[in-house]
Amino acid sequence: MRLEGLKGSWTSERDKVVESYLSGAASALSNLRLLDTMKQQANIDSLTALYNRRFLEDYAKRQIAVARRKDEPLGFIMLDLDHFKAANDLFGHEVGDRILRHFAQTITGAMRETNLAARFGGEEFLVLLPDTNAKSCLLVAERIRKAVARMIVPSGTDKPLPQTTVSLGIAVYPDHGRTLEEVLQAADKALYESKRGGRNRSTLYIEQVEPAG
Ligand code: GH3
Ligand code: MG
Ligand code: MG
Repeated sequence: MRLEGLKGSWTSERDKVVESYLSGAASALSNLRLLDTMKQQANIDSLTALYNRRFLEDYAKRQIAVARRKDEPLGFIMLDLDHFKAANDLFGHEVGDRILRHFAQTITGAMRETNLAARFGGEEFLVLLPDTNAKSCLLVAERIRKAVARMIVPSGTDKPLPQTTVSLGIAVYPDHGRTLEEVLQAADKALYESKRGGRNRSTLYIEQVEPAG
């Protein structure tokens, strides 16, 4: 900051006033910056740097409102690593964490910029795809699945890690649910079908006909 004035008009008292104003402003600015960082941290998962569940739920609800207003579909892909407990048990938690970080990068590398990926919890993730129909969601899901099946995670030893794979479930607003809870439930059911079918696959939710009885 530069102050200009008539020669001789500047006094040491004025110096002090300016100084005290500036230090007040600096402290307010640094408080704002801290608040900004904390707000961001509250939305970000520290291990993977993806958005966390809290942010995703808030964002997804808003996106549903947008999709409803614009009469557009909103896609949900739920992802869960296959046999991740075994990887943790065999190679340790640190290697498990490394797999999760690589996995997060692989997801973001395989999706569009308008899509949003979040760590839903543990080894479960979610990708939100605005204005994307079921068929396109399935294409993205398969692209992610194949990228994960090629992903190389350093083991830290001479022995390579066994290949990580992922199972995926897809559901689309409004066809498979009209609220966030309903769509997530549908995506979860589809994911379960992927697991049941042998893992390392993508399944689109299909409405089950309740057996008569
Ligand atoms: P499935 O193929 O049926 O999904 O089997 P799974 O072993 O992946 O599923 P399960 O739910 O039994 O195990 C999930 C494991 O994920 C258990 C837990 O130790 C591990 N896990 C969850 N969060 C973390 C984490 O932050 N770091 C590490 N290293 N492991 C985690
Ligand atoms: Mg799981
Ligand atoms: Mg799992």
